[in-house]
Amino acid sequence: MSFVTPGFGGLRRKQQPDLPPGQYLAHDFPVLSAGPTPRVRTDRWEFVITTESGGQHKWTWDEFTALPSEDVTVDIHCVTKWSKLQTGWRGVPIDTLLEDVETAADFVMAHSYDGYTTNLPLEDLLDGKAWVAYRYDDEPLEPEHGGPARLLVPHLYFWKSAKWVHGLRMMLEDEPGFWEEAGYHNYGDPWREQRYQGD
Ligand SMILES: Nc1nc2c(c(=O)[nH]1)N[C@H]1C(S)=C(S)[C@@H](COP(=O)(O)O)O[C@H]1N2
Ligand SMILES: [Mo]
Repeated sequence: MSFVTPGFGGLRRKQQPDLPPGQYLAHDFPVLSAGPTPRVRTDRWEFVITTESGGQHKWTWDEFTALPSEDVTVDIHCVTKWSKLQTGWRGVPIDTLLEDVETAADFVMAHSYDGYTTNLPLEDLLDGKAWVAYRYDDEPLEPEHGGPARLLVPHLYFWKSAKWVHGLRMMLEDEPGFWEEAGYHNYGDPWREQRYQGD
């Protein structure tokens, strides 16, 4: 004897979301900051790319938001084990910001208005893999989550996505940022569970 429960589309299977190892699904959006939230006014905001020879490329808020932007839907993974699937952002691709920047650097240090830093290989910011994001969920990005603008590098643990980002510094040699200095993994691939040094 078999029982069939009719429902929407028949049998409901419990869908296991596609999460990296050790992660759980968060339904809220946790706020994780090492210090207090800086309030950065957009009329004083600027974004600065500094090359290894000291050359600078700068954008005011109006110049930055006039650049072509993309709407992206991505999964994000925090080293403290929460993940959020299908988050919606608008941002300027790093490719666009680097268009006129001449550099031989292989590494980048992201610098934030709160003094936070995080290091990344330059290639992890290229080819549509990273953005400076300024809208979340169809709203201006809230200060708690890094507004006016934050780095968004969803394929790495979320500590690499510097909130209140102020600029990028091109580096010929790799250097550790804030959490990397404190023992977090230098690269931080959630699919290889690279949480801490030695992972
Ligand atoms: N400037 C700055 N960026 C930061 C941080 C920070 O303390 N300062 N925390 C990082 C960490 S550890 C995580 S997990 C994410 C958290 O982003 P959220 O608060 O929007 O969830 O921001 C990252 N970017
Ligand atoms: Mo984090």
